[in-house]
Amino acid sequence: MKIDAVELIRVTMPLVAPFRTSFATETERDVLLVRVETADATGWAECVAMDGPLYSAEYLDGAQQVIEDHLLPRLFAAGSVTGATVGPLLDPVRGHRMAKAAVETAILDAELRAAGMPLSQYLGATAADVVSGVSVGIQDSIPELLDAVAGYLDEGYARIKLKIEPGWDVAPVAAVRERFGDDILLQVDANSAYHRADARHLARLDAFDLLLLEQPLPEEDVAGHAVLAQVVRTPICLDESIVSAQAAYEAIRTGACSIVNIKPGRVGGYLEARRIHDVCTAAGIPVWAGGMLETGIGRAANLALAGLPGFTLPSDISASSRYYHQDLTEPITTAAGRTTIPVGPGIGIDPLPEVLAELATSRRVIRP
Ligand code: OSB
Ligand code: MG
Repeated sequence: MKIDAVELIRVTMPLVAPFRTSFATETERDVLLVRVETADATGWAECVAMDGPLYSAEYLDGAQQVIEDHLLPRLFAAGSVTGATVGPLLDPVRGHRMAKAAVETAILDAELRAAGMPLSQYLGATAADVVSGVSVGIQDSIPELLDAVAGYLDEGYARIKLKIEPGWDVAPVAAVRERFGDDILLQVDANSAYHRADARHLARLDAFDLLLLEQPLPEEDVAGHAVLAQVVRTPICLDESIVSAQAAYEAIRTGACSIVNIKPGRVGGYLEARRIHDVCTAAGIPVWAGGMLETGIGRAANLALAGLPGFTLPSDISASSRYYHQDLTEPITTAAGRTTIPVGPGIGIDPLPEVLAELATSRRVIRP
């Protein structure tokens, strides 16, 4: 497949409410869309890098620069590409997985649209829909948290994930359990806000029958998670630390996690994400689909992956309305805690041209 042009489109999306984690408070999502034009089809993807390098080292302006200066020149030089050859062609560039994922996904989408094949089918998905949970940000007070959780449960979300940090952990978890009972599926995500010395404190969460404790320690401290797992009974799930299938293999082998959160953007794309799924499934490790506040473009592709058989825990793939009054696509909706996987070719969804025209802050076309 020959690429005729790549367009990089920046969009600013206001969030329905501020989203606070242990690393930042987001009030809007700055998005980079990649549009790949070929003779037979147009492909779309969304880069999950955030405004600042706070979740991980990548950030949006850096991702765009790497795409323009280092990734596209290599692909253009190759003359012809497919979704499967992008990874090997970009392998000499170290890191920058979020940037690589966006480029690979847009090319794969164009290829699959031309072939009339849904991404879910290409990846080997066996499900028609995905169980949807919701990620609940750190709130100013416990009553506000309980109101927020009550609202999401009323909307039918099948699982609640609470963002935690030192000073906002045991008390909010206890309050949610007390108010909503032992039957709701509940888990927590620290986004690496703790240290090994916090092990005894984190073990207090064991009293609340949580599905998992996500990424308590820094990205690089995989070994620390193995130490923590000896003290804390709640299953440890890794997010930030799992940057590749090799990292997943090592984390599992060394006892650092018993569950893995898979985000294609974090690991360099859907093909590496599928390899992580395969490594985990072979080792008996359950996986689930994470999220990065994606618009409908990123959400649709994540749904396709989450249909693979190893995704046995509820996802962070919520409805468009969880974050956006106006999504870039037709809204993705959730009913009774489930979200349907798109069935059209490729990612199965397109940006709405008038919404894109209104919200785009810059557009740049790059040709070979
Ligand atoms: O750690 O899972 C995370 C959002 C942005 C960056 C990191 C994370 C998150 C979420 C929300 O938890 C996931 C979503 O709803 O898209
Ligand atoms: Mg996380």
